Amino acid sequence: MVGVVRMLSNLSFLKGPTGFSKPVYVTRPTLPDLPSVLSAIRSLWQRQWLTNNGVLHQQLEAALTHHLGVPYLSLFNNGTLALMTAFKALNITHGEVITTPFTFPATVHVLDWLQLTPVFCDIDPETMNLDPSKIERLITPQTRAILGVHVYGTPCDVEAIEAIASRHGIKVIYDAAHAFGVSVNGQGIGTYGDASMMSFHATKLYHTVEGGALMVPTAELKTTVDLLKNFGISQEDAVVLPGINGKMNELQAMVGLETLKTVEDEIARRKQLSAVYRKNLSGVPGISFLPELPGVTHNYQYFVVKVDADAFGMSRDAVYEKLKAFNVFTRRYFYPLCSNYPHYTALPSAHPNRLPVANAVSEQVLCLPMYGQLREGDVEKICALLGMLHTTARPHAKGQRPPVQCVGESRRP
Ligand code: T4K
Repeated sequence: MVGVVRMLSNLSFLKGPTGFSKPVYVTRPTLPDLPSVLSAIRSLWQRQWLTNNGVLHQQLEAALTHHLGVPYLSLFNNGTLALMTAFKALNITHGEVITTPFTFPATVHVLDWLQLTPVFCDIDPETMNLDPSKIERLITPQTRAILGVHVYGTPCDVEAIEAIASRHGIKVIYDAAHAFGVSVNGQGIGTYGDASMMSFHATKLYHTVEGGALMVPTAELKTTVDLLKNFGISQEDAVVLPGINGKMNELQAMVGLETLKTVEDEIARRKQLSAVYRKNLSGVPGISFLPELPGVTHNYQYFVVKVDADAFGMSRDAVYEKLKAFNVFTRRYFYPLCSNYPHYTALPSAHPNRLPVANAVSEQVLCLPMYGQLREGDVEKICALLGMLHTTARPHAKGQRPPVQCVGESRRP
């Protein structure tokens, strides 16, 4: 703590106006080299083949299959449709699916759109992923699958989940929207489960503007997925499955090929920024970080802190609001919990008493700005602002009285 106070007093920018002159968002898209993009667009215009399994689509599918170290991969126009297609391809058409409430709405809404019943399982307080020790008690004769989410790119306990699934003869599908480039013991994260989805949305460290992929273990399943994402059309005069339009177009694929050239630099840059955050925030009471797990190659998609209101002296929501005044726009991913959306509260598994960890964690998490274009000085400044919020809030922390009276306050008995 002494270090934090010294750091604050050394930072001249805190003596004047302390905010950023321009908004600092939770993320900014990685932008590929503009001249390369313009030249690729020129070629695309000459070819006049804009979508429907174009040449760039084919190139990107091959490149990502290799890059992510997965057996088979199909590109999609977004991650949500890819996830929906996973259930269709695995013929999961009715029943219950055990999943986490601590995720983006897409994960759970996909189940609802498919008329599958979400069964919410509580999460692990450290990884914030499905707690495997709580899954088995939720399995009923109606359970068809477990839908895990590698939240913030931290892998689920894949071995424990797969052991449970094989004991009960149910499928495992992963929402790996955040997990581009993550591996467990050298094995690409997309190789786990019966299918895995990734999102290539603009807010992800690797993106195709909008986009996504489904990774599957067999050629047969890929064929089914490819049919399903193209209306089930197998040839001009044959429609063999009730498919949908999930196709990625050539402009998206072009951006994906360009962004792939720099994705490793982006991850390395985020790793550096993550280290700066950890170094500067490690002494601040009430701020804790996600674990870096042994055997895991992390991707630093998000930089997440947990704010313990008592120790920090201020709630997570107060920090979130106060940072806005300094032009820092953090996000409370994932608050509110999916189980607390009005559409799901009637589900027995959604009751907050059954999800104590998830409810507590969703009140504490804060995603701080994280993207390659961010400067180390910006990260230091955000840390200093957090340190300052703590020092100014500290007198109001639980069990403490303000030691110093503020100017203008009257001392009352
Ligand atoms: N599963 C999980 C676990 C997910 O997190 C997601 C998506 C999905 C499934 C579904 O995948 P997709 O179908 O989307 O492929 C954003 C993204 O839109 C969403 O893709 C992502 N998760 C989620 C975590 O974040 P919002 O509503 O928070 O986005 P928005 O528009 O508020 O953007 C956040 C910040 O990013 C902005 O404050 C500024 C910056 N930004 C955003 C955009 C779109 C830019 O600087 N430029 C941009 O173009 O959902």
